[in-house]
Amino acid sequence: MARAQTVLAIDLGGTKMLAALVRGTEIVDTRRMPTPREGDPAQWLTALFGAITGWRGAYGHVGAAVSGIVDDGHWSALNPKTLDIPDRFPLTRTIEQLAGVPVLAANDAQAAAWGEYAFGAGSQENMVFLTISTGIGGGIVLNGRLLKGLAGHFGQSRSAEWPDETLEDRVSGHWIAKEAAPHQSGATARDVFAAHDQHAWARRIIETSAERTALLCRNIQLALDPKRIVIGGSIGLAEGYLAAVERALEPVPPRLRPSLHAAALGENAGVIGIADLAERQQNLRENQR
Ligand code: BMX
Repeated sequence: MARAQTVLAIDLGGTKMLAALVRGTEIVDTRRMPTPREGDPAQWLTALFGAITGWRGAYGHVGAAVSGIVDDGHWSALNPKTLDIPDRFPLTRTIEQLAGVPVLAANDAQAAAWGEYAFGAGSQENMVFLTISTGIGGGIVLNGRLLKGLAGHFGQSRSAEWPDETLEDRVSGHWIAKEAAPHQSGATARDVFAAHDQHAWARRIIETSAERTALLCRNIQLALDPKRIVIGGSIGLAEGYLAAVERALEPVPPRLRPSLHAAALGENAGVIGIADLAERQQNLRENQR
């Protein structure tokens, strides 16, 4: 078996950018910064690489997990409210210029799904991963294969009830903060969780989000019958959220009820997953030589 190499793993989401030096499943070092709300992805990436110049030479390739869809190394937003990316931004080329080594790029939630499948709560069984965060992302691993492209983008699903909005517009961290505004001006999703014990309005918002997530999990179970649904993301892992989803699933008959698990790798699922995917791709390249 090939020895684990050090990979520079990047997780670029709607709220934060995380860079990590990863060896196997070990996180050797990390840097994080908020995702800028201005400028373009080339500027964001330049800022991130500016913070890790000292890591140059420590890694031989890069894995980049990003919010949005990546096709042939080009990055686009599905929901610009989650992260506004110009259509078909040349992601791998831009990072290759900054890093000077080969790059593999993928969707953030698909990368995290792979991380949880291979090393975390997925236990290498057929599984679906859901990240409930700024948006709602997801990834599907069936028979040991991570499905690519649009597969797992459950946050983009629509219903007749809100035809002009996506599911994530009604569930995610953005929605939670928006619903809280009339009760507490400027509240973030994190503030709503902090207010949960004292305020009925905060409990109601979190429960409504959790009930919608529970409904999504029921539908996923019927579509794919995964052994596990693993829940991650800053909202998904916030105290009390998963328990609220489980409560909403109690009336579901046992055969139809999904088996939910908290993401075991926490916020590192994306960097660990993309590091492993990048390393596998690198090993493939080397074996073909
Ligand atoms: C959105 C979509 C997904 C992403 C998910 C979670 C964009 C920019 N992103 O559904 O690709 O996986 O959000 O993203 O269209 P996060 O930024 O909340 O981690």
